[in-house]
Amino acid sequence: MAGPAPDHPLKFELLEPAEQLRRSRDFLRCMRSRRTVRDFSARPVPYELIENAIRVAGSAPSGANQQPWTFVAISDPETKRRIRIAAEAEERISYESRMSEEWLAALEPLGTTWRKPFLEIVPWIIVVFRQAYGLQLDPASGEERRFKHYYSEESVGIAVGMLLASLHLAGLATVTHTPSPMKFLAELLGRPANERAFVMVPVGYPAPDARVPRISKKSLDEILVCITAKDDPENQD
Ligand code: IYR
Repeated sequence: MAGPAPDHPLKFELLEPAEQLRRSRDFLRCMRSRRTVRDFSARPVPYELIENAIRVAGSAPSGANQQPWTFVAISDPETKRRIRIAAEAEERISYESRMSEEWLAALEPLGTTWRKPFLEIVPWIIVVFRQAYGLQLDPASGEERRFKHYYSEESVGIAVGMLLASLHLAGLATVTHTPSPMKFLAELLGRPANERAFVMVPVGYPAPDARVPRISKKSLDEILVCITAKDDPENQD
């Protein structure tokens, strides 16, 4: 059954090339200054910054536009404390017995441990849930029916990327945190059966003495394969 054809005029702002370059370079400079932060201060973050970042994430493309995500934003100290306790309990088991030597060695440059004090210090934690399937109330029977969600992992991954970019652009620091397993989050936050914790994003300002590992990003040569026609003017050196 074919759905309604695209019939809505596209709003598209055609930019001058110079303006395109300016925006592209500004965004590149901004995003390259992003670092994952694990030492936070308790300095408060206005709610609107959190809300706007979630609106940006919610504008992400998704499979069949199903928007298979829920963002839980937490500033309540008691809930943050419960999250820290539960996350540390899981992380402690992971670091002490679940993670392989190879994994622990890969994490060594980051200096992470099972202790997660930042979960209580940060003003906000955003927990992102992926809806593994949709739930719809059947008006006839009054029963909840499941329906398939397409590409939910990819969709939520894209939304989280946009969330992180938006928070960074607003001058906030984040850590992309995935205590494993994360099942405790759905229970603790009272989420419905179709929601799986995808990632936790503590948000705030870095502690004044925050330090980060000396790491680098791969060079463009290592990550980009560019295929152009031989006579493409972009190809002439
Ligand atoms: N989730 C653990 C371990 C961890 C795993 C990876 I892969 C990282 O890039 C960082 C940490 C933790 O948060 O400590």
